Amino acid sequence: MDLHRGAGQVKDRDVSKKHLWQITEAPFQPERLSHFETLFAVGNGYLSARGAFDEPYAGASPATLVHGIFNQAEGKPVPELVNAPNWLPFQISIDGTPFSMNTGARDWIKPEGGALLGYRRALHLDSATLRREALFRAESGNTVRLRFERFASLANPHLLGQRLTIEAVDGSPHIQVNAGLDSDICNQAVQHWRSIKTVARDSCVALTATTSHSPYRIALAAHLTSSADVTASAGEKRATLCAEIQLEAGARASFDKLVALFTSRDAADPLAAAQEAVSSAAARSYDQHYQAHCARWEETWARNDVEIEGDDRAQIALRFAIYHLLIAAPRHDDDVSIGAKTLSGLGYKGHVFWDTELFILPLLTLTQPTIARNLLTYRYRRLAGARQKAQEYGYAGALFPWESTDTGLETTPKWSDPDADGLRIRIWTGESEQHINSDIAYAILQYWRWTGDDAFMLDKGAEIVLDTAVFWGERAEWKDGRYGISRQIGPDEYHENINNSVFTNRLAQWHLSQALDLLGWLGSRNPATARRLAEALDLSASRLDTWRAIIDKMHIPFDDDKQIHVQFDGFFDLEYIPVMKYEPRVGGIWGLLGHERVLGSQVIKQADVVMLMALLGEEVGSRTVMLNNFHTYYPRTDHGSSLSPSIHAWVAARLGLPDIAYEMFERAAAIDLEDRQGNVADGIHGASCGGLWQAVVFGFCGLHLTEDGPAVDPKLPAHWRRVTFNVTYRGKAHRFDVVNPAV
Ligand code: IFM
Repeated sequence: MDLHRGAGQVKDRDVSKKHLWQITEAPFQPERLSHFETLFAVGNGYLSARGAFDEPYAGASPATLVHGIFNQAEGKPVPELVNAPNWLPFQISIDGTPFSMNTGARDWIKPEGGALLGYRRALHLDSATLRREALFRAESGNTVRLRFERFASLANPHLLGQRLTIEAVDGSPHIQVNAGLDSDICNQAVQHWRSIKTVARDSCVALTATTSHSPYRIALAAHLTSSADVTASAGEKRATLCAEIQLEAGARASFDKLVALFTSRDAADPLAAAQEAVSSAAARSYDQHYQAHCARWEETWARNDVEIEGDDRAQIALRFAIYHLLIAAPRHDDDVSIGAKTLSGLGYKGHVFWDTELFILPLLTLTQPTIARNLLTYRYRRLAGARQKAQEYGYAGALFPWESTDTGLETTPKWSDPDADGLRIRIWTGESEQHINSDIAYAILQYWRWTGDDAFMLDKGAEIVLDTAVFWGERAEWKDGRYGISRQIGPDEYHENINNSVFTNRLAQWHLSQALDLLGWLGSRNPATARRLAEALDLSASRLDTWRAIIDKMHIPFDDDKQIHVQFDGFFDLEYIPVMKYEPRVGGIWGLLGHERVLGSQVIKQADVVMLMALLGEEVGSRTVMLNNFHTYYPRTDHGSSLSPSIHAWVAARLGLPDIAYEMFERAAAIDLEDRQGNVADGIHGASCGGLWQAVVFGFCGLHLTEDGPAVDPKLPAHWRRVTFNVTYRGKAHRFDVVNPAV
């Protein structure tokens, strides 16, 4: 079955390579319903909608997530990103038989009286369009072909489009279509919306609702264009546009639905804004809106595509990863950030982690720096929350929350949800995973080096880097003739409240030294800003002396005999468990060995010392030490976190370990597409997507900065013929064409 092509399809680059831009489901795979809902999300950086079906389907979890709309419902420990009213509903009946896919398409069983005769669905990465085609026989015996298309406009962030085309393949069916907006939606049984109001007028409907505890209002308005007459009606929680038509044999009818969505973050009166926006959008055709959307995606891919020749699977996986980051990246808003699961699922409640700064941001810094600046500004706007957290712990300076939402306060839950036996586990990351401070500083400095955006540094970046450094200056403890940091959690979260994490200590040391350099730059470049910050942040001479002492005497656990870093004090006293013995498996090793045993062992959840080597490269140690570290920690790592494989691929590539590098790359590439962690239903692993890009660009291609600008140092997998990509350095585009001479 051939999927139709919309009028504004992004121009074919090369028809024979079309499959490298598509993720396809054919036939229907009901057992992977939630997996595909996540994979098939469409979005535009303002919102994303999961790829749930347009018509009702038992077990579906439709979700549209809008950046910045959080709510903490009654009795809930933390706020969560709120599932917006559903804009997708299309209820279709053919001669009175509801179109549904609820029973097995493969078995050709009659769903609710009809029969599904064929099915194909594809996400078109080039145009960020989801298309579905179904062949359906109604109980009357008449057969129709239904084609669905949807997009979230990149040209107008508030505009969403759906086109339904129904063709009478056999017989002359009577078609009824109800296109709606539905506020009867929740986040896993938590209802966040109240004060719901619906409106129906001409061929437009609208609804508006308010979050139960936070201050947000949302409004959606929809318009339906069809050759059939359209009537509008408004119910208690839903508003519907209804169209009916009798189709001649061989004829087709289309139903174009345009939806506008606004929140009180965008407009004082979101309902009026949505109604106005949809009316003015309806003055233009669906095709015109779709063409504008495709044109913007064409520009975007011209910057962001990374072409890999010689490995189609790698090519598709990388484009898929880039796509998912681009649809979550806020283009017009510097007061929001990207959550760990992007906007494609409810996992981690939409909270923002270090995933954004160290995994996702580099791609944006190097290709879409204005979006990177938005994300860093989100942190700047939350300095007050970070200062409050530091103060609560008795320190000066700023300590960013491990999990962040709209408020800037710490929103990590203290306990996990109860398991099947009602057992809950204490979560310490909110208190102890303090390396988040240096992760953010690292991202700011990386952004500054690549963009040369001094204005950002002077206005915002420096204040973050310095005030988070103030925290470290106070937090480091003098003991036994050196400085250390106790009760930490490094990236390896299997080991809680440990002392002297190499990752944390070394990064804090690096951070303090960068902060001193930055102060030097400020003093010469803009003394007024230097004075202002010195006064505001109390950067006294004695504080700076302490920073120097900490840099000089920071305890970085190291085994001189073995010439390796020791992940934290006492790490090698723990039980050694050969992780590889438990391969192959899906999910973390916890399930097999139990929480307590893992905590008391040398099993590592994710790249930790290896992560440090990715970030600081040769600054961590000699090549011998780096290799020793890798060969020590890699076999102890169970990759229980999706953040791990891509970083291993990157570091292994740089260390000249091509087999491990490629194995880890493949593993990272499969995390979402093949659901390697078994939890893609909760949303895309945004960090892994960003890590995959870094594994290719920094790892295999060896992109780095020299005095003369960006340069590459390729170590491509043996079968890759070529990698081509673009980056922007200080406002200038650089194109790299990395060719593998051996292929
Ligand atoms: O931030 C990560 C963490 O490193 C590992 N657990 C999941 C978090 C969110 O992705």
